[in-house]
Amino acid sequence: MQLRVRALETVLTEKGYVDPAALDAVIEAYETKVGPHIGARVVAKAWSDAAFKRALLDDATKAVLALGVINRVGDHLIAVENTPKLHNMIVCTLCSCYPWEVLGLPPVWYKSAPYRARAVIDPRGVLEELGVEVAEDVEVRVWDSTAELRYLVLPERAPGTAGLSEDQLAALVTRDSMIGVAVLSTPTAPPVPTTPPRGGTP
Ligand SMILES: [Co+2]
Repeated sequence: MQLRVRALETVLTEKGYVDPAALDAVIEAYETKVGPHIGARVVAKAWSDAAFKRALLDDATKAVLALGVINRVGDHLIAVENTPKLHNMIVCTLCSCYPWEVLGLPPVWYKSAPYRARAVIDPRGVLEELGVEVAEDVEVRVWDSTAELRYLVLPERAPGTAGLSEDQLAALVTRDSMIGVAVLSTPTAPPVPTTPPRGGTP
């Protein structure tokens, strides 16, 4: 695969279709700048800002772009919200389509044949193996990504996180929760709220 990629890159460069410096810039961006911390920022903002959340669920591409996130040409991002009655989960049954601009590079298991096949055949079973118990009265919806359509799960905010700042909330959001294969639990050692509690000192 590496040889094929290198051969392709050489041909495209020799024919003048791609600029090697542009390729380097793209690779560097995905290695160092783009990652799940961007998605986590988006999720934390949606939890903290009702207008942003509406905009995100309405048109995630536009909402995320407004935050200054690097966008890839042709990507169309859709945010799906987890609720007490609905659990969303993301897969690409065909290959490995993934919302790179908000989650960075896809994990190896996401690209594996068993996950791609079983996520649609037995999503509850897969979730259970990953430690996510979805109650029977909660609907599970599996979204199949394509080259044009990418999905981001807006996970449920963990209980016990009231009063946390956007930055503190973002630190609690995991990559897997944004793929829909993990749920967020109350942090064991909750970070100290930025605003000190009111009241005088003793
Ligand atoms: Co794909």
